[in-house]
Amino acid sequence: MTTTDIGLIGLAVMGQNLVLNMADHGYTVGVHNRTTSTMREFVDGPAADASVVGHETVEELVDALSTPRRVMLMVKAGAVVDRVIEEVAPLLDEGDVIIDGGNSRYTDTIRRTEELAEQGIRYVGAGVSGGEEGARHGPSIMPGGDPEAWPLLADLFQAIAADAPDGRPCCDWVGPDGAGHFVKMIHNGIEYGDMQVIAEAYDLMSAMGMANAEMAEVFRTWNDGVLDSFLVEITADILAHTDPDTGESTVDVILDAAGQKGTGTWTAIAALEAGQPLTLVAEAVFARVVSALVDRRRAAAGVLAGPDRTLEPDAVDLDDLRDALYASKITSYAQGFMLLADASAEHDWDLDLGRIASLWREGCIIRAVFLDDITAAYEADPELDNLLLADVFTRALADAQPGWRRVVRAGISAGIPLPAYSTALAYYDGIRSARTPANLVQAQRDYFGAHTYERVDGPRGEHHHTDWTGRGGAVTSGSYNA
Ligand code: NBP
Repeated sequence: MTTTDIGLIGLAVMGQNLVLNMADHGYTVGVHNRTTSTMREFVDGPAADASVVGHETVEELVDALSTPRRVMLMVKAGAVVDRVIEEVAPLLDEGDVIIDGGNSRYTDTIRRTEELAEQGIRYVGAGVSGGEEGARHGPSIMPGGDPEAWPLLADLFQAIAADAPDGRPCCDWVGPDGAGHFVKMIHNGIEYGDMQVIAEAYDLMSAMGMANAEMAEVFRTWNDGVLDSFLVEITADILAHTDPDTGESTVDVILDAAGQKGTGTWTAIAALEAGQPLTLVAEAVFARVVSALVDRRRAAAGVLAGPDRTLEPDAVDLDDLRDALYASKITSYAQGFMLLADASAEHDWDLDLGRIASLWREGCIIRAVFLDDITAAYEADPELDNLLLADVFTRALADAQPGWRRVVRAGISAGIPLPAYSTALAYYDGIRSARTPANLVQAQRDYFGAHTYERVDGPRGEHHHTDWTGRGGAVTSGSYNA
């Protein structure tokens, strides 16, 4: 029997490509899939010339492994992961490792790490990004969980991961329990935001009557500057693509209803639970939700009054549009890193934010040149509290903000919703406001619920209550936390 270096269960698109990638790097991989015909077709087909061993059962896969055993799961996220763990764990010995490479919710990973630790099994939740192409030729991998597992995985994972331009692998230990999957979740949330800021530029250019081929050229030009990124690059390709069936531009025959698998929603929920303002990602999720309400939108389109979503050609300066996109993107990342910093403190994960930005530099969907600036900002000041206050971004936003405001104004005047650009601008103006109207909100809370307030002329933490009507008592609510 051939001894294998690692076993992988789940041979859909991600699993198959990761296996071939591992084999390319000299590892012998045992594979299993619930539907065994898929396993046989893979072993006899794409993996025929690779050091890949097919196993009909999980028992066979585990028996063939060198020790300490390493079993990676690439199955559908959710209850399936628990089911497969229940099958695998009893076959393992103390010190063996299970890695979940799927998009699991980080809270599940925290639970599974704890449960398996009780059985002496080292559990790792590793976010893998980059889709099919990344899995095959070098993804970004974000492993977290039982730290004792990392020395048993580092060589393999760093070998198969993408390399950043500076030569460092886009894979490193992120932190304990759910840290890896939390970071992957934020990656996906930011991905939602990045796609939305690009879509809003496309919407405005369409409203000015630009042809798709012209827009493709604009995105191509932008891809040479600060916006250089995978998503801008593929947007140019998409806009230049022709549908073979109709001869139309392919993007024009695609229904405007965006799908989602849930990681953006999880990110927004995590932000709300943590009390962190991840406004752009949340708006990006809601924009997909609104897009999916096709029938409701069509029913309302002819009824609700407003401008007709058209703009004069050149109504929006393309440099302004680039600035709006870039400024919104910077804001979105600043919000995302704030949530990462908060989770790091909350869970005691000790996340290295600069290194996390560099893990996303290649291999993953949000790969972009500007991530280098984020890494540099955290290297210069590891305690940096707000990315917007890093010199490079403060200056970029100062330059971009006049154009950003003109773009949002143009969208509002023409009836074109720009939820990402608008919310990012509102956040930018909010976070630079030394005073907000929340004094009135707090007065209202005290009026109807005796929630108390702090005074501008008193120390923080000292709470006051006013009997606004003369009919209230002196009893206050104890629930005031600012
Ligand atoms: P899917 O998410 O579509 O999962 C399919 C795999 O899960 C198949 O191997 C299937 O076996 C297996 N499976 C199912 Br479904 N139910 C099972 C069960 N009860 N017991 C055992 N196996 C079961 O595959 P994927 O798109 O390759 O993604 C794998 C993971 O990676 C997911 O968590 C996904 O979210 C994540 N991810 C995907 C991408 C991407 O671009 N697709 C990118 C990054 C991360 P079967 O063949 O017998 O049905």
